[in-house]
Amino acid sequence: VESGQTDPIDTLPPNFRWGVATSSYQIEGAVAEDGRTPSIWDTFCRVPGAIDGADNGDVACDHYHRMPQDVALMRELDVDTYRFSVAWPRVQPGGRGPVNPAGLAFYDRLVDELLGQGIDPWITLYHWDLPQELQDAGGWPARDTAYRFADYSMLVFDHLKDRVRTWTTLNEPWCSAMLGYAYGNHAPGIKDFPASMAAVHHLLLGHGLATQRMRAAASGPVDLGITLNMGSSSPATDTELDREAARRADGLGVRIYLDPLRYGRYPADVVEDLAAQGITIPVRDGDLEIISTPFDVLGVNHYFSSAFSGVDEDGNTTDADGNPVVREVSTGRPRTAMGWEIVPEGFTELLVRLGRDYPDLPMVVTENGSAFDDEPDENGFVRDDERTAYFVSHIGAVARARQQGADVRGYFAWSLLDNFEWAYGYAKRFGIVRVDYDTQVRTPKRSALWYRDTIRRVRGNRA
Ligand code: PNW
Repeated sequence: VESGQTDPIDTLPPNFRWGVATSSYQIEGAVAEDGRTPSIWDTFCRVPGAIDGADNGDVACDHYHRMPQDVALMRELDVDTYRFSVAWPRVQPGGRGPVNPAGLAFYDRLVDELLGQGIDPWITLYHWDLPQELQDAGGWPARDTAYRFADYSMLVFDHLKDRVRTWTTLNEPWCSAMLGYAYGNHAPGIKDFPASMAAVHHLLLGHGLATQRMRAAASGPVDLGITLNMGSSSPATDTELDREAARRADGLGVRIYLDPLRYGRYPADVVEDLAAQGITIPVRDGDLEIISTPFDVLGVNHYFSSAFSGVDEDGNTTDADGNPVVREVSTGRPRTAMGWEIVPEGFTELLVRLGRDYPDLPMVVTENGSAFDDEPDENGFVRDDERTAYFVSHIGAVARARQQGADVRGYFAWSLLDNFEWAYGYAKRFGIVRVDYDTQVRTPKRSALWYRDTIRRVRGNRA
C-alpha cells in the first residue's frame, strides 16, 4: 500500500524489465569497415552547417571496436536488456541485394556476447541510417523503400531469430518523416511537408510488411513491435483556438501512427486538415490491412510534453501559407540542456491515455533520459544530480501510470553512453556513462550508479 512517503518506484514489480538503449550510428564509428557503405547520416554530416561543431559519426564511441567492454559495462550496471539498432548499410550495403556477411558478423558477436552475460538483446531494425542509394532513389517518400526495408529486415531476422526474442521495426517514424523530410534538420535535410506525409505512409507500410514476414518466418515465440516518440500535447489556455492547436499536434504526433497501426485507418480529422492543404496520404488498396497487422509490444520513447497555442506572437491565427498556427509555448518549467521542459506528469498522462485509447497492447518505455551540461571532476566522474532527478521523477511517472491502469512492462534509459546526438553532434550528452572522446575512456556517472541500485532494489520487491 502506497503511503504519502513511499517512492512510487518501489511499487514496480520484481519482474519489471530494466534496460539501456543506444543506436548504431550514434555509437559505432567504423563507418567504412567490413563493407559498410554510407547512410544518409554520413552524407548529411558533410553538409556545411548541418551539425553543431561539424561533428560526424566516423568514430563516435568506437563501439564497433570496443563492443565486449561495453557489454561488460552493462553487466556491471545489472540491466536485463540491451536495446540496440542494426545499421542497414553494414548488413546490406547500398540497401539492395545479398547480405554482407562481414557486416552481419558484428551483430552476431554482439548478440552472443550479450547472451553470454545474461542480457536480453532487443533489436531495432531501423534507427535512421538509410542507405544513401535508397535516398538517391527517393528515400521514404518513395513507396519502393517500404519493400526494400522488409527485405533487409528479413536478412537480419533470419540470421538472428534463433537467439533474439524481441524485434522493433522502426525507431520514431515521426523523426524520420518530420525532421528528415519536413523540417530538414535531420538527414536527408529535405523541407517538403507533402513529401513528409508520403514518408509517414511508407514507413508504416514498411513496418507492416516486415512484421508480416517476420511473423511468418518465426521458428519460436517472438515479440514484434514498433517504437514511437510521443508526449502529451495540451492546450496552453482553455480557448477553442488553443484546444484546436493541441488537437492538431496530437494528430500528427500520435494518432497518425497509432490509428492506422491499431485500427487500420488514418484519423479523419488529420485527413481533413491535410486535404485543406491539398495533401493526400498516398494510400493504395490493401495498405491499411498490412499496416494494421497485429504486433506484440509498443515501444514508447518519451522526452518531454508540450503546451500549444493557436495564436502566434503577433496575434495571428494563420501562418504565411494560410495554415492554422500550431505554436509550442513555454509553461515556465525548468528545461534540460536540449531546451526540453521537464514535465513528468505529462509522461503519466501520456501512458494512461495510450492504455485507454489503444488497449490490449503491452508498452515498454524504449527510451527516456535527459541531456545536461555535465562537468567531470579530475577523475572523469560526473555527479549528475539533475539527470538522476530526471530519472527519479520519470520512472516514478511510469509507476504512477501503472497504478492508473497503463500496461507498462519495462523501462530503458537513454542512453548507455554519451554519443553522437544527431544535429547537436557531441555537444549534448545523454549518457549515464561518460565518454571522454579523446581517450574513449568510459566512466559511469552518478546516475548510472543510482540506476543500478534502483534496479537491484526493485528486483527484491515482493510479487
Ligand atoms: C530520440 N524531438 O530522438 C532518438 O531516438 C535518439 O536517437 C536521440 O538520441 C534521443 O531521442 C535524444 O534526442 C529525438 O525533436 C530527436 O522531439 C528529436 C525529438 C525527439 C526525439
